[in-house]
Amino acid sequence: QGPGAMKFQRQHMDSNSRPNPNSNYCDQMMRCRRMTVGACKPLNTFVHEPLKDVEDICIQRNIRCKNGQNNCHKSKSSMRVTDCRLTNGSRYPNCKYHTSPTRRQITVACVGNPYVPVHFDA
Ligand code: UM3
Repeated sequence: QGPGAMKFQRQHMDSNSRPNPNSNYCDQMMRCRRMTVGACKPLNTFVHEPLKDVEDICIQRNIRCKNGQNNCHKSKSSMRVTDCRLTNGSRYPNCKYHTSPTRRQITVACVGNPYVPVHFDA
């Protein structure tokens, strides 16, 4: 398993919890998944679905990513996710996040052989 795939799983996979109503979810998860090291990552989404289901998004047809490359793929079904968005007044190293559980179709970029998600596009 390559470094891109491992980084995707660290930053975006949380299969074993439901979209979390606890408002501390993002403060804790963004820290424990090491996205508050050196700077506060401004926006990050966690996916609450089995890894297999997220990897299977790579089988969907290619679409254009926000960076112009064509290796993005959109999930057929909507997925349970939690968006973590940095609050306005938050200042590093005290990274404070809004926790927003929702369901939507997600778009990931896939790379490699095996062809697996390495970036969360939307
Ligand atoms: N991002 C999310 N969720 C969104 C939109 C963007 O997590 O709904 C993240 C993913 C990207 C970063 O980081 O914003 C810049 O686009 P990544 O490449 O490490 O996945």
